[in-house]
Amino acid sequence: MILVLNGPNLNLLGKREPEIYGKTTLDELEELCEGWGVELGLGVVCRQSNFEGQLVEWIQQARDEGFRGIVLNPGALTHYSIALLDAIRGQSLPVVEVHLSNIHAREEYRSRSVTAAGARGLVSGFGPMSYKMALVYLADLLEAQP
Ligand code: CA2
Repeated sequence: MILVLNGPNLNLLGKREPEIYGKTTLDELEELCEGWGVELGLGVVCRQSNFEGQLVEWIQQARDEGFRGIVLNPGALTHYSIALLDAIRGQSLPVVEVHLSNIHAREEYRSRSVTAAGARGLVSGFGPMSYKMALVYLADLLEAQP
């Protein structure tokens, strides 16, 4: 089972700023992820929170809840949350960081990811496909480590 976590303001997807983040709503994005999970033979559970501490707790508890990997879009926390970085580093599941937009093609302050230092890798700029690529990687990784 894979945990897909979305951070602050991602509940607004599809409702505002469609030129940057596209027209897909969070509900639709989560349905897409669940569908890709089915195709890849992975169970997928999606959660979203606007609260840093809630994301930290979900990351800390993921292994005990039975998850084997995490796809994480930390939202703006990406750019400054040492607490999320510590949470990622403080557990042993593989984490793939994802972004809908290309964080390197936007404001300078978005081009730095603090949290990616704890992740296996980062997929950025492909809209919902960023999540699919992360799930494909995790499916491959977990197949190699049954
Ligand atoms: O591109 C991404 O996925 C981001 O993680 C999205 C974050 C942003 O702070 C990161 O720099 C890049 C923001 C999510 C906010 O989403 C909204 C969606 C619609 C309207 C307003 C905000």
